Amino acid sequence: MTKNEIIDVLEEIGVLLELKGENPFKIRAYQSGARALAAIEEAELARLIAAEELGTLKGFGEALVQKVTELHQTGRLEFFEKLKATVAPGLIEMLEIPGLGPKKIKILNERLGIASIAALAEACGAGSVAELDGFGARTQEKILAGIKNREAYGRRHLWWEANEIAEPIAKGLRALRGVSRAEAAGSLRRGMETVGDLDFIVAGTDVAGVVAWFTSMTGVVEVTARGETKASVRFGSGLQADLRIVPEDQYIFALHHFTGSKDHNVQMRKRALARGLSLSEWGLVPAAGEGTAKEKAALVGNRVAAKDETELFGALGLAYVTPELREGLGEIEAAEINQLPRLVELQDIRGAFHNHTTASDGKATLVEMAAAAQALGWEYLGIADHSKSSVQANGLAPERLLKQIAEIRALNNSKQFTTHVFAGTECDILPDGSLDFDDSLLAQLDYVVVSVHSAFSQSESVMTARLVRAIEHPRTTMLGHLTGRLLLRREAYAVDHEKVIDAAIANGVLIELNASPWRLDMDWRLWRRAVEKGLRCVINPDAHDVDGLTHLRAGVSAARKGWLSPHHVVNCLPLAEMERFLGLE
Ligand code: DGT
Ligand code: CA
Ligand code: CA
Ligand code: ZN
Repeated sequence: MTKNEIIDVLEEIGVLLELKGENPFKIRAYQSGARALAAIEEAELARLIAAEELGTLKGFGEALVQKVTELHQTGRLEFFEKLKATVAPGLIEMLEIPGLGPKKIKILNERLGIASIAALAEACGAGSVAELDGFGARTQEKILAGIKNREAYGRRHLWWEANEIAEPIAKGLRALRGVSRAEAAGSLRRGMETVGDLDFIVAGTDVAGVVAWFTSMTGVVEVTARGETKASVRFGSGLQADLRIVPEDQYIFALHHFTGSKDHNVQMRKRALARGLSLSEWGLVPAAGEGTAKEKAALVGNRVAAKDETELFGALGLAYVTPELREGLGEIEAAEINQLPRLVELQDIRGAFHNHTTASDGKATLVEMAAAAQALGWEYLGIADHSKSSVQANGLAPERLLKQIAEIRALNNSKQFTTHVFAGTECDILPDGSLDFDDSLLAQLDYVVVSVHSAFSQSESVMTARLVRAIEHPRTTMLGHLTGRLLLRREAYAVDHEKVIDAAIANGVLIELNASPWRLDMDWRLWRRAVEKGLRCVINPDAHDVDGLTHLRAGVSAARKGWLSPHHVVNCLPLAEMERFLGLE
């Protein structure tokens, strides 16, 4: 465990003990132990432990020495695990409400039996919190407001929506006087499917001007923190944004640090230490010697310079790692031997297959979709409207599908667009795993997407068998949105991914990476292993209107997080090869 992680554990122990009403001296010992650790360097901690000299730190008695050593060496602490198990998780959660500390929570629990935020909200609503000694009506009001805020602002946000807010801000920052560079870091830059908050890093000289601009941007409803070189704001949607301004020569280190992820950073710092260097948001400096990393970074000439991230990685003997891969999942090992994949890019994609029109639940006509695909430079566009059982989505009955096929053939023949249109369907997988159209109808299509749109609550084994049966159908080309999840809205249905992936490989069926920002399904975490086993991917926007085609970008981002190269993604194939792949020649 790293020093910072150990500090977190010590602080949490202090809080847990307070919630339990333990001896104040004991509580203070953990709090001051955490502070003592914060004042020393990572390398110094390792040295003290190795030399069995941890006891020389201020306030470190035998108990603390033993606990910190255990955490450092094993990453666990038996005492902490046991302690946690004795405190209701709801009590710990209540700490997130402003104005509620361990002491107040303990009173609420003892007097009113409150052990969750929900119960607390109810008690406030009933007025019983105000009647407690030391609380009163104003405190009760504040607690209620805090609970409401937490509900509205504690949630995560879709990458797509966060990115739409972040892009103009980064641009605005770059245009400010005295700003040389600015970028959005954090999970947004890593292309995570959901984002907690935005993190902007700015290299600049007019620090006050940048803070003033940032805190008065349109859409800001609250400035939650304001400092000389940093600020935090909240937008009406609940999304929050952090800003940090650093001198030009620290910019790359700050950008890398705040891009994360935490796991990636931990591994990078470890690698730096092994080379006698200390890596932090302030710079890359010798690990040995006097002073904190920050102080050392401030010494001119002491720091390893990096004008871009390629140089930063290079200074640690690594090839450049693109932000999407920085999840601590083997990217550093691959960068060390220069074996990082050539990841798929938006420009590699030549077309896509899962798209809807006004024939089912889309908002653009066939011609409008084809025109939009051509404007995007696509070589081909697949139309896959819903099948007859998807009544809620205006699914096509067989005769309507036949009519659509004829329209598509006529459109291609007319040569109105350079983009070729493939005729397909998004065919419902019925609850028993059979398909919603007859084989003879399916045989007239260029390809078939099969998807689940009903009976979501089947057990895992029934759902898995259902998907496998659909995959085994000889007319099936690809499986749409594998788990049916809607990010932040609807959980995935229960399914054995591994079995479905194996069935797809065995039957030469593609699995879709649904690029809709609400889906991004199959999840990026599953792709790397799946393609190693032989699965092939198709990235589909699942567009229901012209703008929806641009969602492909979110899918490419997720594909990159899944380590996918162009040869894993069939819609990187040019038209002629795609036709051969679909057996249409
Ligand atoms: P989010 O906002 O929850 O979607 O995720 P991130 O990754 O944007 O996290 P955030 O905003 O808390 O912090 C941005 C980056 O800063 C994070 O990815 C890594 C770095 N960072 C923040 N706190 C820590 C920390 O305690 N330890 C380490 N190693 N890195 C940290
Ligand atoms: Ca963030
Ligand atoms: Ca943040
Ligand atoms: Zn669908």
